[in-house]
Amino acid sequence: MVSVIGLGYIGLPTAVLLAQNGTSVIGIDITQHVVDSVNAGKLHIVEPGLDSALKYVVEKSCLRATNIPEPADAFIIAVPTPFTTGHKPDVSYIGDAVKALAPVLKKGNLVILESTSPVGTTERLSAWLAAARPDLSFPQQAGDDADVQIAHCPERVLPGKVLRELVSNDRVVGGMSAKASKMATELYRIFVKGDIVTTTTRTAEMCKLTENSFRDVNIAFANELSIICDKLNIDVWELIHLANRHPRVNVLQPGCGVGGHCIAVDPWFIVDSVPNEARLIRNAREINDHKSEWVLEKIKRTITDILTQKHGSTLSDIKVACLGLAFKPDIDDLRESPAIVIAQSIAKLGCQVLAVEPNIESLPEKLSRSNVALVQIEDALANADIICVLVKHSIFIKNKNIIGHKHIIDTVGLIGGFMQ
Ligand code: SAJ
Repeated sequence: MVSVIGLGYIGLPTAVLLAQNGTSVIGIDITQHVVDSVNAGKLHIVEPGLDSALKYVVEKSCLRATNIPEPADAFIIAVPTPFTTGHKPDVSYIGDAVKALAPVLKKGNLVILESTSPVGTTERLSAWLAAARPDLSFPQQAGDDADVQIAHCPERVLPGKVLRELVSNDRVVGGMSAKASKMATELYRIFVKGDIVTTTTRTAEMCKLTENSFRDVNIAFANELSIICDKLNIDVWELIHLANRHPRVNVLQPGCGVGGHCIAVDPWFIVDSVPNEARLIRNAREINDHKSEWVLEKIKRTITDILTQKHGSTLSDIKVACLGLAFKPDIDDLRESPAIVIAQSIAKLGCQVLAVEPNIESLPEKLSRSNVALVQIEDALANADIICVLVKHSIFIKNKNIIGHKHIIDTVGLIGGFMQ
């Protein structure tokens, strides 16, 4: 029996895959609505392919959910680790999970932390458990002979491809003892087809943070290039396309900022641990956050130009189309989306916002203002004074009507002087 604590974007598909592969799984979540929907075989998140898989394992009684942990052979903790003000990591959900599971721990158990965590968190988790259960021994006390083994195994799957990547990606397992690594490897072998490599808990924690910081730094390079090119009157998309013809160059794509709940968060965990040393990583974060402000300034300048030309017009007469609200192409996930922040700021200026997001059916609360409307792309193109392309959804790429509008601010290279 495996218990998965936290039935969100990572915990739920992990629970489903374990169940699909013959393991009896109990899912734990503090939110009643999550527990109820899982038990009803209904998905409370959006992830391709997961709905039918969930329905199947719940119907077969291989997976059930509850709010309170029960005894199991292994526990996988997959709870959020956001940051608080000042970009400080918030590991309180891990602390809560530890408190909840400590009473049901027994000799022979394995506890795996999957949540992206600052370096040293797995050791802290083990210390918390040891304090809560002095009757059991843990790896920091007894190594391979400990009653309860502890490991870190960070998730590294791409939203939208979670089910496929959970199976095919390699996994890094950091055990607090050799036995912990071995036990965790055996557990992931149940559904992982990629390699499973073992290391220390601290290296495994840093590995996850490194992966997302690597991407953030590389996106920051592309975003900085886009601002430089704008100043030098060079088409950044053509430039990147040409530079990438070099066999050892692979510049990523600029955008309207970096969103999502991982890349824009995890690098801060490194900066928080070693603020004096993590200079490039901090800089990259700041460059990517600044990109949205830069885009907004560009939009404001265009609005001012239009108002100067149209005598007697006011901000409320200007219609700004925002193409895309999601945090990246072809998903419906609006969490931590820079496009939402930009649309919100335009709305606050007093302009009319024509939001186009083909992947959602209603506007999020943040945008439910009288001057924001969710419209079809045709309406936006026909009525807007300014078109801002914020997300490169496939459906926009195919729309030839976008080209040729008088005022286009294309942050993602959808159109412009150079078409790839
Ligand atoms: N972005 C750009 N330019 C690019 C690529 C991405 O501006 O060339 C932007 C996207 O538009 C988005 C943000 O970056 O706003 C993040 O998107 P993403 O596709 O790079 O990453 P996520 O956040 O969906 O998932 C990442 C992945 N990490 C890496 O690729 C190293 C995923 O494998 C991790 O599991 C996930 O974070 C996580 O959970 O940590």
